[in-house]
Amino acid sequence: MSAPMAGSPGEPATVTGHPHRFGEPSVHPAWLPSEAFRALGSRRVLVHGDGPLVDTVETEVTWACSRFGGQALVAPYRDEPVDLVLALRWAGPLPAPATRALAPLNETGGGLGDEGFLLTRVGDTTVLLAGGPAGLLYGLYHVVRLGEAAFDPGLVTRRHRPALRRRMLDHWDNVAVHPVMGQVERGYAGGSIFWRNGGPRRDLARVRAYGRLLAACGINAVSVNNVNVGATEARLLTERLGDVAEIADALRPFGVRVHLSVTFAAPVVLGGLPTADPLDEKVRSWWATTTRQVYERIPDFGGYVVKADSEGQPGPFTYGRSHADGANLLAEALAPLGGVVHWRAFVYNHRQDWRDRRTDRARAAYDHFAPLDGEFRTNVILQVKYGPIDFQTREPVSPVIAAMPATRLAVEMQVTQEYTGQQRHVCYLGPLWREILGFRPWGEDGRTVAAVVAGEPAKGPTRTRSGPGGGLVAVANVGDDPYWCGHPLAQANLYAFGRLAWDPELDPAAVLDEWIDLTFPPTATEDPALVRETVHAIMDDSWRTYERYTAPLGVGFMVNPGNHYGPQVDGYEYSQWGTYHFADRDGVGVDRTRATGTGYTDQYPPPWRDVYESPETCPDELLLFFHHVPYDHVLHSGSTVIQHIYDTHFAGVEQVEAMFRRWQLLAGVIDPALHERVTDRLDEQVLSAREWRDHINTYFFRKSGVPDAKGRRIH
Ligand code: GCV
Repeated sequence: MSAPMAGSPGEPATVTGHPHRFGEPSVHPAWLPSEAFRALGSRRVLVHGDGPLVDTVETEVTWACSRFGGQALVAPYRDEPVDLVLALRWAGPLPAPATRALAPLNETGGGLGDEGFLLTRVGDTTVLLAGGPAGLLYGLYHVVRLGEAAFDPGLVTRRHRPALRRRMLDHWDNVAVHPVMGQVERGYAGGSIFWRNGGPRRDLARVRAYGRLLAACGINAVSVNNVNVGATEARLLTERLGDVAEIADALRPFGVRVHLSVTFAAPVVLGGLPTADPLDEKVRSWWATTTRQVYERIPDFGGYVVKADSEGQPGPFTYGRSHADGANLLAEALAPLGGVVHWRAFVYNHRQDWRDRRTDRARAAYDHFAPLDGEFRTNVILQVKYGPIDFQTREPVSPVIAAMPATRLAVEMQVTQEYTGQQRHVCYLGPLWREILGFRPWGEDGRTVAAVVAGEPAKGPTRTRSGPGGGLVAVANVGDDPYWCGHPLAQANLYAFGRLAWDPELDPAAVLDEWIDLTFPPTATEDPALVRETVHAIMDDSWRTYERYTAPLGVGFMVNPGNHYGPQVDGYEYSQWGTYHFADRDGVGVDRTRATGTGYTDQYPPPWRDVYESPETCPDELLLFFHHVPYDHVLHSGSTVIQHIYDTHFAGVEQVEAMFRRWQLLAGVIDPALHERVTDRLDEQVLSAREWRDHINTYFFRKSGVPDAKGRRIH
């Protein structure tokens, strides 16, 4: 295969002469191809301000202007006419056009915060006024995103501020290759960009290029190692800290702070103490000293990520202590240094007896954590997976989100497509995340999930904590693959996550539009309208298409155990993992009602506790998550459960086949190497979707004996 190129045929992927030049000449530029800088780079641009992030802005502008014939002007400003001013609000006397932007700023409410910016027109000049250096950087990439529209005389004045302060990616990257999980746990894009074979990669150009992409979609924090912390990875906290510091240095110019996953047993395995008991004085002092040393080396270190008492990771239970005791121990060490601890709520019994139908994994996070509400220090962020099980294609929103008003909560998404096609299938997750973020756990009049993680207090007298929320976190999906994510179209998921974390109200289709225009810049694409239309047709509904040909009606987990790819309906049915569907000859699904089932519905506030309790009101797409129903149960759609299974599986495959045909329309229109990579993946997707269809339909036909009403072939 030839080397991947930028969005347009003929444009080399490397940014020649660019100081953040990619380390590997064949790496794809994702949403920052040079062409995306044409509008800005062909103008006279003044940058006003100073500081490290402003240097990054200057570097970008200088490079873009030299590439596209514009002119980069930096202070001192000589009152020449310019097309664009990028100015830091508080950096000395503002250049004249920026001063004139102060009035519109006040009209829009004034506050910018340190990450926000105002974009407006003053005469013939576009002015971007930023509240802080990070705001200037985000503003710059916003101007890039707008392209020519940023210079439109009719540009509407707008103040931009991130809805969420914390917008983070968690890498499940291992330093030492794990015998089962490899270099990256659940990584589908090659090796790690940070680590290789037990040590750091040191090719930091790639890490810088990554930081630049992250800044351009709004992400401001990254944790650099797996939450399952092995012996080698544990040492990143101490003797291998220098490796982390190097990554931090590479990401700092892009406003990305580094976090570290640590093992709760660190005082024992690293400190030689006999215990890691959170209430032990020596343990507390070990964490305090160790954490101080981390900050001496990395002054802007973000904090720790901890998976404790989960899937074999050590935790406070060993010492008879609670998760609050455990989290507060680390929080205490981090607090004086400005750090936070992301404590994961993904805690359940992974050694369940499948015969025991009373234990319900979906209940576990709430049962463990809800009683601890109010006991966590203010620099503890409880990181909750969006659903109660594990990143399934469809799950209800986790009840923990509504249950802990006095705790700082973050919601965890999964950009890496562990259960959604593993970056071999097109599955645009923007619509799923948008749905979760817009969900209102307390019903129509209550806050959304986005508001909870933003830290917005509830209306009325409650004991809601005030202060910053925990934000959004996602498991990262990049690796050292030349296309970053293996599947070139999976880059859209990473981009969309960043954009939705910045503004959870964005329309995922509009985000996709941005991504398409950046990745395949219209100014360098033969038929931009065709590209846009085709990519939308393939991606807009791809999550629902994926849902159609995989596990039905929210039941989840019908995947191959271990690798979690491809169908195996009973793969987890008689296992210890707590993920069952209970299909028999009469029906399928898990009874999670309080009337007759596991009582899980009880964990929701009204109205959802009642909506989910009854099959009459439960949304179709979650029916089998909450109820065990007969195959002839009639859905709201009018179809029976069994007919729905057949219909969606046939339809899903047809839709994937249509995706494949559609993509062929772009042959010769976009970069041939990228086109070929996607074609290969779509080929695999078609085969896999057919496999899913035939497994699922055959399984349910054999169980139920009910034929397909439309007489299609079932094996
Ligand atoms: C990092 C799932 C995944 C594991 C992952 C775990 C987690 O169980 O399959 O690979 O471990 O989630 O989120 O901690």
